[in-house]
Amino acid sequence: MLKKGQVIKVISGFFDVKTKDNLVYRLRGSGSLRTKKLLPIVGDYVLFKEDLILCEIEKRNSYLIRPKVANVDQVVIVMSLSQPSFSYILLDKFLAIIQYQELDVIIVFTKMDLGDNKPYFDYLSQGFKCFLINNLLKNENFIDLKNELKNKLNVFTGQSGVGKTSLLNNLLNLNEKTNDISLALGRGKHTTRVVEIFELDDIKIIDTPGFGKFDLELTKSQLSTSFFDFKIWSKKCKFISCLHFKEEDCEVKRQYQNGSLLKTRYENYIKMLMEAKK
Ligand SMILES: Nc1nc2c(ncn2[C@@H]2O[C@H](COP(=O)(O)OP(=O)(O)OP(=O)(O)O)[C@@H](O)[C@H]2O)c(=O)[nH]1
Ligand SMILES: [Mg+2]
Ligand SMILES: [Zn+2]
Repeated sequence: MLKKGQVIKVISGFFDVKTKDNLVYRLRGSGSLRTKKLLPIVGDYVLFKEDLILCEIEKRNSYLIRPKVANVDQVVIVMSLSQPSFSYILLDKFLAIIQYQELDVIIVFTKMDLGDNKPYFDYLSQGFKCFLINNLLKNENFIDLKNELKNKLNVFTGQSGVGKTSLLNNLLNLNEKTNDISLALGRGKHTTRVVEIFELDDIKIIDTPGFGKFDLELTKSQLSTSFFDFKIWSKKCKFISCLHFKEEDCEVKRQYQNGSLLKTRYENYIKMLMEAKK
C-alpha cells in the first residue's frame, strides 16, 4: 500500500514527509527517481512505501525557483524598514518574479519601530496587500495577517536579517533560531539554513534562508506583464504589446507623469526593462 504525504524538509539526501494524520516519516529517494533526475522539493506531494522509499512525486500546482518550493499558494515578501535598509528596487524585483508566476503576494514591512513607514503607505496606495509589523512586541495584534495566511501554503522570502523567522515564531508560537544582524555590514548572518514547512491550526508557512542579490531572468515582454498594478492603465495604451517606454500614447507613462503611479515603481520598471533580455 502506498502512503501519501507532503515534503516538509529536505536534509542531506533524506526527505521528511508529513502525512494527513500528522505523522512525519524520514524517507530516502528511490533509485529510479534518481536516474530520472527527479528531485523532490519542499511542498511536493509524494508517494512512498512501507520500506520508507519515496517513489513518486505528484504533479506540481506551482513551482517557485527561488526559494525552491512547490505547491505554494501565496508568497509573503518580508522587507525590513531598517537594518537592513529598505530597498525599493529589491522589492520591485521580488514582486516581478512572483507576479510573473501569477502567485498571490503579501508584503510584510518589519522593524516599524526602527524605520520610516513611507514604503508601507507607498505600496498600500499601489493596491498591494501590506502589513506593518514590529516583531519585538510579542503581544502585537497579528490577527489580520493571520487571516490572510489561513488555509494556504505560504512561503516567506526576503533578505537575511529582515525578520522572517522572528515573524514565523510570533505567528505560530515557535522558538526557531534568530540572530542579530551584523551592524558593521548592515545585513543578516544567514541564520536560517534550511527550507522547512511549519504549521499551526490552519496556517502553513515555509521559512527559508534569506538571500540578497539575484538576476531577474525575464524577457522585456514578460516583465511588462508582471507588473499587475499597471494593468488597469495598460488596457488604455495604444499598443497591446506596449512596454510603457518609448511608445506613443502610453497610459502607464501618462499616469506616472501625473503622479498617480508610484514614482519609484515606474522608474524601477524602466531600470529592469533596460537590463532584461530581448
Ligand atoms: N527592532 C526590531 N528588530 C527585529 C524585528 N524583527 C526582527 N528583528 C530582529 O532582527 C534580527 C534578525 O531576525 P531574523 O528573524 O533572524 O531574520 P531572518 O529574516 O530570519 O534572517 P535569515 O534567517 O538570516 O534569513 C533579530 O535580531 C531579530 O530580533 C522588528 O520588527 N523590530
Ligand atoms: Mg531566518
Ligand atoms: Zn504603455
